[in-house]
Amino acid sequence: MRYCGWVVRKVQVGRVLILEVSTSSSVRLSVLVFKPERDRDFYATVRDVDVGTALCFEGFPAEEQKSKRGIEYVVEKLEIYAKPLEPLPVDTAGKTPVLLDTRLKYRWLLARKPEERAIVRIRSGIIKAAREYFEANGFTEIHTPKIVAAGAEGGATLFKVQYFENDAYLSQSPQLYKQMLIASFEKVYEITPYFRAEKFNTPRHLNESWGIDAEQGFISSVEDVMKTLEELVAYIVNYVSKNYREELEELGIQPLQLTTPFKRLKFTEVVDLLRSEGVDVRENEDLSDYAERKLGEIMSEKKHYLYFIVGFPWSSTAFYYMREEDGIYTRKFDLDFKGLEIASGGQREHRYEKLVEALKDKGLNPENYSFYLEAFKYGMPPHGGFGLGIERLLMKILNLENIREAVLFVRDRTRLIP
Ligand code: AMO
Repeated sequence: MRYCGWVVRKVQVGRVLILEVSTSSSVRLSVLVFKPERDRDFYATVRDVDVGTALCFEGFPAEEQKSKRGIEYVVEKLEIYAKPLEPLPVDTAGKTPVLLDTRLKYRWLLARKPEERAIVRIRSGIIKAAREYFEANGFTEIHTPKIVAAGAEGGATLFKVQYFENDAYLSQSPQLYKQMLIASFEKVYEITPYFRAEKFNTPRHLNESWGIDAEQGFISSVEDVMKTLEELVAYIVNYVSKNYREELEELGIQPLQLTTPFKRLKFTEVVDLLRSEGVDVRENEDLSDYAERKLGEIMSEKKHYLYFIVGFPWSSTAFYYMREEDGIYTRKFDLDFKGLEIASGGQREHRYEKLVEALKDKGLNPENYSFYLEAFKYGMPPHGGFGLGIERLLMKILNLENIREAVLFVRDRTRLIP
C-alpha cells in the first residue's frame, strides 16, 4: 500500500528516528520508524526531513506496535514531495494548545491533526448519510439559485448584491424554490448554503451556514414531514456512530444510537412547562435561547435528547407556514437537540388566496413574490418540509461548544478570510 501525507512530528529516540505522518487513509497517525542498521538507505533523507514535509511511503505495519500515537510502519519506499519553506505557524502534532482564533485562521493546516481531521470527516459523513437516506426514500436532489430577488426569511438578514442593473440578495434559504418544485416533483431535497446577515455574534450563529433542506407533497398532515425529519436525523446519527468509530474515539465521543419517534411537545405545553420552572416566556413569540436551553435541561432529565416543538404562534413565524383555523397558531415545528434548535419546518399554505393573504398580513408585497405565487395556481398539493442546520447537528453530535468549530472556513461578523 502507498500512503501519502505530512510529517506532524519528528522524534529521535536513541539512534531510532521516528516520523509521525498524517495521511488521508485514517484519522490515526502513521508512525514511521527508521532504525540505522535496517533503514540505512533512508536514514540520511529522513534526518533532513522537517515537520510539515509532504511525503509518500510504502510499507507494512510493524509486528510490534508500541506507539500510543498511531500505527507503526516499517518503510520500504519513501518519496519526498515538498518541504516547508518556514516553520509551521501552528503545532499540527497537537502537543501545544491553540486559541480558537488561531485555530480558525489555520484550520486548513490544523486538519493534519487527528482531532481536527475527525471533525471534517464526520461532517462529510453527515452529508453522505443524508444523501443515502433521501435517495432510498424517493427524493430528487435539486439545486436552486443562490442569487435571488426576494428573501424568504425576513428582510433584516439579507445580504445585498449588485446584479448588473438590479439589486439582488444572497439566498437565505431555498424555501421559495423548493416549494415551487412541488408543482412538479413529489419529494425534493437540497444540500445548500444559507447566507444570513445576522448581526449577532453567538456560539450558535454563522453568516454562511449549510443546511439539508427537504420538501414533500401530497402529505396528509404535518406529521408526515416530522416523520421524514426524525427518520433522517436518526439515520444520520446512527450512520456516523457506525461508520466513524475511529473519528468519534479520537474526539472522545461516545457513539449515540437514536430511535424514533422523537417526543412531540405542543408550543403551548412548552410555554406552561417553562413558566412552571420560572422561565419568562411569551405566548406570541419564538422561544429565546435561554428558554430553549432550559427546556433542553428539563427534557434531558427525562432522557429526551431530541424533541419537536409543534404549533408556533403565527406572530413568530415566516409567511409560508400554514395557519390553523384559529388564526393564532401555525403548523410550524422546530426540532431541538439538547437545548439547541437544529431544524425548523412545517406544513405550508398551499392555497393561493390564503397565501396572498398571509404575505399581506406579514407586511410583504405579493407583487415581489409573483414568480413564487404563480406555482400555486396550477395544482399545488398540500406539502411541507424542513431545513436542518448541518453545523448545529455536528455541534450536538460532537459536543462542540462553538458552531465555528463545525466549519472549515468561518464566515461570521468579523471573519471574511481565510
Ligand atoms: P430556519 O431559519 O429555522 O428555517 O433555518 C433552518 C435551520 O438552519 C440552521 N440555521 C443556522 N445555523 C447557523 N447559523 C445561522 N445563522 C443559521 N440560520 C439557520 C438552524 C435552523 O434550525 N426555510 C426554513 C426551513 C423550512 O421551513 O423548511 C428555514 O430556513 O439549524
